[in-house]
Amino acid sequence: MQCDILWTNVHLMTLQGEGLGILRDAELASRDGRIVHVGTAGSAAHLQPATRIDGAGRWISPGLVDCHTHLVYAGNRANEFEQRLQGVSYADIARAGGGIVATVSATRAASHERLAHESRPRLLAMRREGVTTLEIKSGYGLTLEDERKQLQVARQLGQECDVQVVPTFLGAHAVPPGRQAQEYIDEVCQSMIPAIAAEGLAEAVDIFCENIAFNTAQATQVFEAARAHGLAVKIHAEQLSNQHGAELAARHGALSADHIEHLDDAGIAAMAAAGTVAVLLPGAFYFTRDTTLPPIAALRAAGVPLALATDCNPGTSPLTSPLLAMNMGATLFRLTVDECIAGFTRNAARALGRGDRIGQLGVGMDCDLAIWDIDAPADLVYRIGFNPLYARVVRGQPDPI
Ligand code: DI6
Ligand code: FE
Repeated sequence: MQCDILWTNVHLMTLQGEGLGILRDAELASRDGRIVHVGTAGSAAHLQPATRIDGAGRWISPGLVDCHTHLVYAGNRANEFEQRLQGVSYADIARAGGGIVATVSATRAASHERLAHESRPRLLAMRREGVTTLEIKSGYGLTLEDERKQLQVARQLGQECDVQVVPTFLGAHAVPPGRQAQEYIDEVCQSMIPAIAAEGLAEAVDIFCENIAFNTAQATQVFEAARAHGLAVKIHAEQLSNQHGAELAARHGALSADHIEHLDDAGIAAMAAAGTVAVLLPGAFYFTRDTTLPPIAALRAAGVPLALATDCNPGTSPLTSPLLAMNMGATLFRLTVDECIAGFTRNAARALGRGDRIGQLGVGMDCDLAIWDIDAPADLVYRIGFNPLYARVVRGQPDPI
């Protein structure tokens, strides 16, 4: 059989089955952007590759998948960071016009080009660490026009930078200044979701369900509107308090419930029953100096898939390093090395509804790879501030760093 590229002399983290699915001294082949062969040394003798690449003993994992980011925004909140270091609280900053609303003002004021210019370096930083698929949420526009601008920039950056961008509509991120929560949610459901869906600008709808944001009745309304327009649902839940949002989202078949520091047993059971992925965000936990750990042991025991993501945003997680997020997942949340790597591959893919196409190295999957100069998988999680990426491969196309 003809194929495009055959990589030989590599070690693979296939992420097939449980754990990392390690295959040492292996070979992998691609054709037309898909993986057509995975096996041990010599197993590809029947293939006729157009190109043969000696991997020199490097490790290959699936391309990394960051399943929760707010990467497209304008401005930054370094000033608030400094204020918080002086002891000013997040709530006081918000009352003084800071917080999410400050980023909304900057994002609304930015042209399409300006927004792309400011966001591009963040996407490139992710790419340099082997990211091949990345979710980007809107939520700093809070008008149809400005949310649309964010989602269009997200799509454009993905095309420019050769990263698969999965767009999510997070119109229900905050109450826009001067509006009432309920009438704004009515607008989100009655006009924004239908327009975003009709224009194909998002695959899923998210909501910040929290005592400082939207309640579960409003989340129900948003989920019903999303479903009616053929969009998947996900939720920011139980970050600061237990609103039972994850349980509600699971009952609506949510792809994921994210943050979930304050999740209770009923929420865990609902997520397990629905197959909803738990997306853990150690960057936000670290940056806000949170002390309530997500219920990792109970999630694990219930068999809820665990994903990890950067939550890249200007307020609570100005993080563009999946590798650092893995290290934080291990040190702060006590995840195992296997869980950290699965959290940025197999389970992250599942949190995006793409578990059948990406996040594993298996025949028929997209040939999205990260090739690493490491001695063992643990090196990805163990080292801090070191990037051992050798190359990325997107849809079978090698992209040297
Ligand atoms: N949860 C968060 O931690 C961020 N958004 C959200 O829904 C905060 C975003 C910000 O402060 O800009
Ligand atoms: Fe978030």
